[in-house]
Amino acid sequence: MELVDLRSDTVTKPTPEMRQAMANAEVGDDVYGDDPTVNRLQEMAADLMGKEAGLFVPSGTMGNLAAILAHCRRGDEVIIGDKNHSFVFEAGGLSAAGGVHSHQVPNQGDGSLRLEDVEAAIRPDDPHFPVSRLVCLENTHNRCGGTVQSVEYTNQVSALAHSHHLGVHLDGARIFNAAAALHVDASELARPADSVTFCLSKGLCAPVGSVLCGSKDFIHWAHRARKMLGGGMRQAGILAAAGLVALTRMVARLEEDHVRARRLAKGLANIRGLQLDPGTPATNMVFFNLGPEIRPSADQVVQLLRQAGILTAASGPRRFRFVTHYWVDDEAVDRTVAAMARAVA
Ligand code: TLP
Repeated sequence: MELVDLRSDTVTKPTPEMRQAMANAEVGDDVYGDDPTVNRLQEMAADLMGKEAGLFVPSGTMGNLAAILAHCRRGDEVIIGDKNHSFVFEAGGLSAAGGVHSHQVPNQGDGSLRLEDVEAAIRPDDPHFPVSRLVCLENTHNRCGGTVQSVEYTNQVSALAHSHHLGVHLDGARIFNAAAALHVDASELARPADSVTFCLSKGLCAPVGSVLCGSKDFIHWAHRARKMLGGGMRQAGILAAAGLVALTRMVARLEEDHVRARRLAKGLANIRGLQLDPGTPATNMVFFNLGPEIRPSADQVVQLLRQAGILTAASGPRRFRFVTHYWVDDEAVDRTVAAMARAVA
């Protein structure tokens, strides 16, 4: 039985075309800047984000941390949503590795930060306080439902930050999903930010890697941070080759994953006792709770689905996030709905 894996879009395996490109990749030592495939990927990524330069990093986590290290000095403060990935899911790296203080403001249900909250979090110039240096944004917003942040919102927060001489870093791990949902160019969403990280190894199916983009001067400092964090890779063109296929072949199809997420949500919504979040899915993530009338716990449902060949992960005692991606087709969606109906009957 073929497994259906809905735990995340990080589970995506490389396509046959990626494997071919990896096998044929021209490589060099990227720590010397000699890898032509990495250089091509960085140029293409920067271009797509409307930035001067790009830096290939092993993960989204390292991209975000290298960005924060490049923007901030030890003791500086970043203003960040309380559900932002860097704050919740990156092992506290910004404070542990960067010595950077986090000033959390509440993410609204749609993933946005209220402008008033951001403004109120900016510190006056007073030696009692850390120096406010950076605002961190996320698009799509994972923990807030895979929600899409608009160009207008990104412009407004960035203008506010810049008017107080703060930088803006955008965790755009899934920026191409946001762009597809909004029917805009990803560069429109990235342009107002000073730096942006996006991931090649989520919906775009590359096996490894993210790209951090920004001005040439910013990337100069991020490059140093990447080295310090152990992210200077050698013949990384093998990996970058898959990233190039991801950018040229996989971006345009992301909308298919959104359509499948809607099909999945529609099927799940017909099952008694499942409570879908209002508006879900915004992109490729379906969020829902098990209502009180459902007997099994989320962990038990995970086990029952596993027996039916469907891999899921609970995101709370009664809560789920199902993620669609390239390797989930319509048949997989329908099998999931049928198995879920049996699991909670
Ligand atoms: N997110 C993973 C888990 O860490 C939760 C997932 O399954 O969604 N930014 C955002 C918005 C992310 O969702 C993720 C991964 C990252 C950064 C980190 O990327 P990696 O895994 O490449 O370090």
